[in-house]
This record gives sequence, structure tokens and C-alpha cells, in this order.
Amino acid sequence: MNNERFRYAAARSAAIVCVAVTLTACGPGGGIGGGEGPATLSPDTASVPVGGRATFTLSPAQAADWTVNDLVGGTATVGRITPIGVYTAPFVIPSPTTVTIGASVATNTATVNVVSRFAAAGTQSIGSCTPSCAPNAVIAPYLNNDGYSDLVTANAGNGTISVVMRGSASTFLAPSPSAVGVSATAEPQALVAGDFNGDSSRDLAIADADTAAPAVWTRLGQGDGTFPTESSVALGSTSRPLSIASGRFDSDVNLDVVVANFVTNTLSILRGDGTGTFPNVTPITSDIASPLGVAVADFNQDGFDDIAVANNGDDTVVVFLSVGNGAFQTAQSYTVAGGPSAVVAADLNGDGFPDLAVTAATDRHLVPLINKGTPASSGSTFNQPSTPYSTGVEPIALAAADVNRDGFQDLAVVNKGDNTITVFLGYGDGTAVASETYPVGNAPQSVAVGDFNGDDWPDLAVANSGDDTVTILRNRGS
Ligand SMILES: [Ca+2]
Ligand SMILES: [Ca+2]
Ligand SMILES: [Ca+2]
Ligand SMILES: [Ca+2]
Repeated sequence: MNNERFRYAAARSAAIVCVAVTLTACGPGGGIGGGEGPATLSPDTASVPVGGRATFTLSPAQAADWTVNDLVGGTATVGRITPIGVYTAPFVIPSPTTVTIGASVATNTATVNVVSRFAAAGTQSIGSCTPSCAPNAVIAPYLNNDGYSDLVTANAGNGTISVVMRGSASTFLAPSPSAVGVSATAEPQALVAGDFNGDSSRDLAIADADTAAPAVWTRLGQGDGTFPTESSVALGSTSRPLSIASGRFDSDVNLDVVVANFVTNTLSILRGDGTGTFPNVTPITSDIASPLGVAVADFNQDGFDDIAVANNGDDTVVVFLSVGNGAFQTAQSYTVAGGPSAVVAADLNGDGFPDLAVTAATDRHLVPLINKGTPASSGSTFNQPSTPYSTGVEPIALAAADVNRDGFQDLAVVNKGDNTITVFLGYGDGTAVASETYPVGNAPQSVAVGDFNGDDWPDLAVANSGDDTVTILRNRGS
């Protein structure tokens, strides 16, 4: 794959050179410019996060051969630079961490310091926790549309959720915890945000693994971070729903919900009526084995959302294609790796068809499954799993986002067993590299993508179940 990318990049550069040659006279030494030279290169220093970009210019402006560490065009290891001076940092911090940018007509060079993508931006409280909150899930929706993502955690330890509003580009407001229902054994394990009653304010659906009365709770939002209206749909006894997702599984416009029930080995499909309640609940009972994760996307691009489930019990991911009326086709099963713990849908190769990425906790793997990209409604939707990537200890959750904004999806994996998160930068062809690993809090359990300072660069929030906090990692941008 590396070689293929090299060839593509080389071919693209050659094409650009040809265009340049037709427009300007060729300079001496094979350069592409009509070079008057000498020129001044600026800026003379820059700090660029892994996979990020910086633009260098020449004064007076002219064509030149741009170099990184004296290599024309640079390399994957030190970063690449285009014929017009746009430098892209490597996906892994180089050694040494600084590289030198040059241009054939310049009398000076520039120094680039390649830095980590995320800065440790702090540890956020989720409120008073006695004896413990055990936040097992975190989401980062825009609750009041002020341009800053907010936080909501599902606190399995004390039966609450915590809403933490971002009040400005730099600070969160005081956490606002509230009990889920009235049961003493309430155990919110997962949650999802969506507008379930169509009033344009985001609502919450919460998977409550209450041993006495498992349920899905709906909290209707007022657009200000408060959720005064609560209702519930009972699940079968001992269901133990540990994951939840939302989508549209039938032909009406109302948002629907799916929960994966760990003990009963079922899915519950909750079809919304547009008022925030779910009068129509149907189960999927086959091919589910101790499910720990569920993801929703329209895998075959027929307009109806489909479901993927991480089956911890039999090392598979199963895919259910919607038939458009709330029912689903027979499962497609893919054997991934030991101990599937979470699944996310994202277009990893940029063909418009959602792919899957699965964490396998026992094998310490991140496993991609690439969508075949054929909208057929029969046969297997995905290729067999691609070569897995190594993770930290006990990868338990993951999220997708384009963290370096190169147009290609990246993945953040939570390693519960060593209290870290690993960021994989995607090459856009379905392959990726473990770019960086960051320390977080104790026993991290969940990661969410948000923009907490309103700069349009994706930040990360990690729920630490062992110390009742959320770690915020701020994207450095550029
Ligand atoms: Ca709403
Ligand atoms: Ca579909
Ligand atoms: Ca794809
Ligand atoms: Ca990216």
C-alpha cells in the first residue's frame, strides 16, 4: 500500500510539473521555475501537528524546487511538500522532531517542529460521585447550539447521567447530574443524542441495564442543556443493554433507536413515533452473542439505516440490512478477532460507502472491514476483515473523525487496560497508522468527538470509569 501511495503521489507531482513547464520557462538544474532568485522563504519557523499542514512562500514569488531535509518533495517520514510550498507533516512524529524546509532559489531555510496532534487540555469533573459514578459512556452533542460541544456521561455506578455544558471556548460550566428514573438499581450504561420529537432540540436516549427493570429512557431536551421530560420503554427482564445507537429504520422521518442486550443476546428495535416515545418495539433474536457494541449507518446506500453489532461472545461482527419497514434481512456474519468490544461506522476509504472498524479487546486489535461499495441488497456487504492493527491493552471503545482534516477518517481507540488512547491517522484507502498514544484517566471506557473551543477542529473527550472524570484532549489545529 505504501508503494502504491508513493507511485500515485509521484505521478501527481509529475503531472503538476508538466503543467508548470508549459506555463513558465524551465530553470537550471531541472527546477520547475523561471527562477529569478534569490528569494526569501517565510515563515522561518513553524509548529505543525502530525498530519497537519503549513504553507511556505517565497518573496519575490517564483517557482522553485521545494525540499524537506534536502529531499525534493520530502518523504513520508519527514513530511512532504508540494511544488507550491504546502508542507504536510508526517503521520508519526519524526526523530529528530524538527525538519528543515528549503527551496532551490531561497537564500534561507525554515525549521518545522512536528508536534503531537492533541494537547492535554484538562480533566473535567462530572459532579459529586458517592461512592462512584463510573461513567461508562460519554457523548459530545451540541445541546444549546452555541458552537461549543457539550458533554453528557452515563454513570453506571450511581444511576445518573451528568450534563456538562461548555460555557465558553475555554471552560465548562458546573456539572449537572440527575437520576435516571427512580429505581435504586438504575444502571445507565450507554446513551445517544438525537432529535426524537422533531422540535430541532437534541434529546437523549439512555440504555439502562437496571437488573430489576432494564429500559430505554428518553429525555426530551429544551435546547438549553436541560431535559425536563423523561419517559421509558421497558426491555425484557435481564436484557442488560450495554450499547445504543439511533437511525431511521423505516420509511417515516422519525428517529428510531436500537439497543444491544448483552445477557439475552438480542437487539431491541425501538421505532419512534415522532413525539419522543417508541410505541413499536421489536426484537432481533438471531446471530447475537454477548453484544458489547452497536453502530448504525446506511451500509448499502438504499436510504434506510442498517445495523452492525460487535459480538463479544463469538468473535464476530454481524450486519443487519434494513428492509425499510423496521424489519431486517438475515444477518451477515464476519469473524474478526478475539473479544470484539466496540464497532464504529465510518467511510475509511472515501468511496461514499460506510466501512466498519472494530476493537477486539482480547487480541488487542483494531480491525477494519471495508464496504464492497456495491449497493446490491443481497450477498455480503463487506469484504473480509483487513489486516488488524495493534492497540494498547484491552481496547474497549473507539470513535471516528477526521482529526487532521485531510478529508480522510481517522480513529481514536480507548485502551482501558493501560489508561491510554491511541489515535490512528487514516491514509484514505482503508489503511492507517498508529500515530500517537496519549495518557488519560483511570479505566477509560468511552470516547466522544466534539469541538469544545469552536475552532472547527475535532477534539476528544474520554470517560474515565475508574476516577469519575472526563479527559479532554484539544486538537492543536492546522
Ligand atoms: Ca427534540
Ligand atoms: Ca440500508
Ligand atoms: Ca467506504
Ligand atoms: Ca484524517
